[in-house]
Amino acid sequence: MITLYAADSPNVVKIHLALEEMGLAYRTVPIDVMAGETFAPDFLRINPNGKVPVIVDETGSTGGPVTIFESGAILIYLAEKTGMFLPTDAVERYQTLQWLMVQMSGLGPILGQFVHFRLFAPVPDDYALSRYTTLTRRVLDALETRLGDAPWLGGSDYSIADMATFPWIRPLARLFGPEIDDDYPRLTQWVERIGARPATARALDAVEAVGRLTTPPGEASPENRDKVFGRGAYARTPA
Ligand SMILES: N[C@@H](CCC(=O)N[C@@H](CS)C(=O)NCC(=O)O)C(=O)O
Repeated sequence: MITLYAADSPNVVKIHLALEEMGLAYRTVPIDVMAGETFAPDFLRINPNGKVPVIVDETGSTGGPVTIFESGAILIYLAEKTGMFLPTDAVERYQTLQWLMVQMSGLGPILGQFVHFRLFAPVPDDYALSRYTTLTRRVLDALETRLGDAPWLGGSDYSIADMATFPWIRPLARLFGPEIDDDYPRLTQWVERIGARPATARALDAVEAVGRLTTPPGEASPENRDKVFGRGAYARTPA
């Protein structure tokens, strides 16, 4: 049995997608990020970096329980455990891993900053919004180009690279306006294909259930918001 420490957030959606596609038995433990639970000592013991997702696999590949954090590492672990969604052919394997890394190092952190400055900055910051819009679009351009060469990010088959990227592309129209779909027709069609998979529907239902048990950012206390966003009394200033 796998335990998934979860919140209603894109990096966790990836893991629900993988667990559902792979047919692995799992239970979900909601972590209330906006109530400050990622700072709790018990949680920091399983991820010193204080972020979800984390999994604990009772029957890990070493025989005993295995704890893994960082969504990219979790996806690779689950793919290797099941032999699914990460090709064995060397070329497609590294293509899959390289697009997974683009999501982990580029799309996720950059779009995350865009969302922060668009929705949560205490004062509008045009420089930050422009910078993160430009950098986001640069990655989107690369993804659109890739989907002109292959049906899926890793190549011929749906893989953990697609699972990692889908939760970040799905909300684009809500963030940038519906016209963004016209700029990225292949990505838009790719989102529809993933959205039509039965495992995706099950994964999104599971994420929604977690969302019902955790605090939406708009309802968090000002203290916890400052703590999670690293500002106010929690801001650290350069030396
Ligand atoms: N690179 C990490 C990022 C994880 C991450 O940023 N998780 C957010 C939710 S999407 C979180 O736990 N934030 C709580 C915090 O920073 O205290 C991954 O992909 O797992």
